[in-house]
Amino acid sequence: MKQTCVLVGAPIDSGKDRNGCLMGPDALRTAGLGPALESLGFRVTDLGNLGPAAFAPDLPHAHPHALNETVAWTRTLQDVAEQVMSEGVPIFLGGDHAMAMGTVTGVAAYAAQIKRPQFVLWLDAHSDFHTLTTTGSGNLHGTPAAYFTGVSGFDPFPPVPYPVPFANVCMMGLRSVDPVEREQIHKTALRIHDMRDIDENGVVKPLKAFLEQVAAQNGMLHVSLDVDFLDPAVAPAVGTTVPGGATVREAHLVCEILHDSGLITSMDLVELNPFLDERGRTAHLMVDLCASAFGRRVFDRPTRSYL
Ligand code: HAR
Ligand code: MN
Ligand code: MN
Ligand code: MN
Repeated sequence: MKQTCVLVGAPIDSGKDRNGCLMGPDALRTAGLGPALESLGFRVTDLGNLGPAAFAPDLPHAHPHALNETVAWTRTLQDVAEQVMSEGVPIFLGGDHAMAMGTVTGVAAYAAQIKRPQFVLWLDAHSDFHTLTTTGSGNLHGTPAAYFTGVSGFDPFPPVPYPVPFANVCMMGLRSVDPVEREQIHKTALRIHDMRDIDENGVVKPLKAFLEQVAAQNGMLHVSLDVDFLDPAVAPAVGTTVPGGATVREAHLVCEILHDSGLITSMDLVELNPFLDERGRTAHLMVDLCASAFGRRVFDRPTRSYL
């Protein structure tokens, strides 16, 4: 039977002040995500674009920014993510990275039901490890990793009954981490591979070591791909560009190895702001990377055994 990919549009734009990520899901569709996955042999269903649960209006200059709206989105996404896991491999189309507050906690709740551990591969320039009290910018797209690992300080948000253990989270591509985040991360067992580490060791060694850990524990693997993991020279359509990011080939190699592992159970494509794109190039690159993660390749290679 064909495997199913379920596209879930999440035009959440409340995670920061600058608007545009709400157009992300439609840009990813326009760049051909559905047909790309179909050409790889998947059955593709598309749930269309979701909206937030009802919420009280936020004040324009509140700190944090758009808290009620982001809480509402988190509720919707948690429910949908948990439900959709039994229908195939969901690909959540953002939207900004506040989306991951809902998607990761939702898939982790499903993993808990079927008694498998949840793992997260976080591909990002940023660690997104602030809490509501440590965030200086008030931008909630800078907080999801702390929320889904069960850090306290997220009071108006739904409680997190199944936090992802720190040791099950691997972050690659980091090059913009605030001092408070660094201090907090030092106290955890998060697996961190910043750009310095990638420059020295490449993406292959750290990624394979992580995937071996996922496989050895029969884990579920959520991949959260932020556009700014990539260098802004090749992926300009993001509000928070940070120079010195992953190259096109580094990113493809990560995705190709992920596919070979056979371990991906869910994925986020986030932070695409089509308003900032150049003739759709960033949207197309995100679609191509997703296609690599789901099996596009130049020539066949033996599937790796991670056990
Ligand atoms: N750390 C900074 C802040 O909290 C920047 C966060 C930016 N986050 C994203 N997602 N763009 O990774 O404001
Ligand atoms: Mn906004
Ligand atoms: Mn991010
Ligand atoms: Mn980022």
